[in-house]
Amino acid sequence: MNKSYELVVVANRLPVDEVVDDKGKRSWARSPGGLVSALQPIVRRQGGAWVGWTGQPGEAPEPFDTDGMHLHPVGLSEDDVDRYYEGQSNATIWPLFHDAVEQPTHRRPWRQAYEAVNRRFAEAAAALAAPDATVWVHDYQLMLVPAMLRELRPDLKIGFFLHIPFPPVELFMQLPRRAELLRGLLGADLVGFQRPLAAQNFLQLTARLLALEPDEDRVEVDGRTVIARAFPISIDVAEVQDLANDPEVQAEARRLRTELGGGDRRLLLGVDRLDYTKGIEQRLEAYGELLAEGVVSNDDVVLVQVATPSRMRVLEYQQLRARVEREVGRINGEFGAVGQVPVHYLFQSMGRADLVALYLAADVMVVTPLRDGMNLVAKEYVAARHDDRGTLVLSEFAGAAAELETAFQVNPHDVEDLKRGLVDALEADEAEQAKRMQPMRMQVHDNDIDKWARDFLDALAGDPEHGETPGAR
Ligand code: ADQ
Repeated sequence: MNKSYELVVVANRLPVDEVVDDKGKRSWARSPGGLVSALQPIVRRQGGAWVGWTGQPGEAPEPFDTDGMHLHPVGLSEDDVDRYYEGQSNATIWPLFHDAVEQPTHRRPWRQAYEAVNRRFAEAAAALAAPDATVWVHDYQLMLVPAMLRELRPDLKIGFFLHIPFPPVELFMQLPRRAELLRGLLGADLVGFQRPLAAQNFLQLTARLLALEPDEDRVEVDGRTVIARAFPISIDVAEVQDLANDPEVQAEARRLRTELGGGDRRLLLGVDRLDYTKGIEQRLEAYGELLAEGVVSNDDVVLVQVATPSRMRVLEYQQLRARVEREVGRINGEFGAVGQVPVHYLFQSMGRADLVALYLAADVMVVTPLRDGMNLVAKEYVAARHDDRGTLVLSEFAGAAAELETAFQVNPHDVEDLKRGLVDALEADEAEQAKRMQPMRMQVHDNDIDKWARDFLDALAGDPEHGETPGAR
């Protein structure tokens, strides 16, 4: 008989990527990204199973064990990748759930593929879960899975966590087959969100769309109770702190500062997936205007923008890349000098140690998404700054803004406000930097990724103390 598991995580991606070395030897390495950084330690500790896609189209490899976890790959064909992943997930749901900052595209074959792939994930999880086991389903690619799983396995405890914002009722109503998607989520016992406002949007939607009667943080459906609450996600604080305390990482941070301007130029830093929700263009626009107006100059500031390649087969992402690279070229062309430019742009993924060295080197961390579920980069930066130095410019529209209240908060849709935030952050003296940094460090320290996962899993197990009820923020 096949082995079964008490905890099964279901997410679009497995927590590993296949890597091929010079000799053609294949192996698995931990993959980058918010969700993976968040969950891998928990599953490893509980010896659980993880159902997900490898990231490569084609037949699924055999299930395997690694790092104390059982990994169960789900296969996606080229067509599935086009329709379920790049289409319905990333060109319909992603933009719509981020305030439609890009126009969502609606296509019938994408919806059909989304349903078929969700069923495959649900079936895989149903086959792996022990009797009465806990299944934790993640994110917008798999919103139909909870109801499908409940139908197959009514004995399971099913949790769902949405990593991205949940839109206001009016926006959600634009989705074709919207009721089906909502019923998919209502298959869970606990639906978790990043912020109380998202849980509120979800509960209001059950009233509007299905004529249910939500009460506080719950709603009755088919004789069951579904709870909806906020569980703001966090980071592995210890991992970031260990790196920040590593003498080699600190030496690299000093080297970066010398290299980028002899220690005299102040360093602004952006680290994002290259995504239109992250506000990279708005950031460049504000920085370009400050240079043009002479408020800052190429001699006293430098911006390092790291942009991880992401979803490069989706048209909107190719267009965004072209626009960002054109703007970087324009700024460097207009304001740069031979051997010294105002923007260093890296279109690449980076190792954790190099990332933390950049956090330590930065004077101003610039996190300006137009809309973001949480934003882990902001929390990583704060966790790295054991020297209490450096400032954070943070968008009000990132989930993290609710917790990192002493950041220089800005409205990234308003370029003047963004410029004001950048200037204030550059001008803050050491005392003000520390005054703002310390409460943020305490907040992140007391609420790390472990606490997030424990809170969610305890609430799912029926302990009512956990999570924030809607209406709180
Ligand atoms: P993302 O949109 O991917 O996550 P974010 O929360 O910032 O955004 O997480 C990105 C992660 O990738 C961070 O851990 C960061 O260090 C890492 N990273 C970024 N650029 C990198 C680079 N060039 N090289 C290596 N690593 C890099 C989604 C939601 C967020 C939510 C998370 C978790 O959109 O709002 O916070 O899930 O729930």
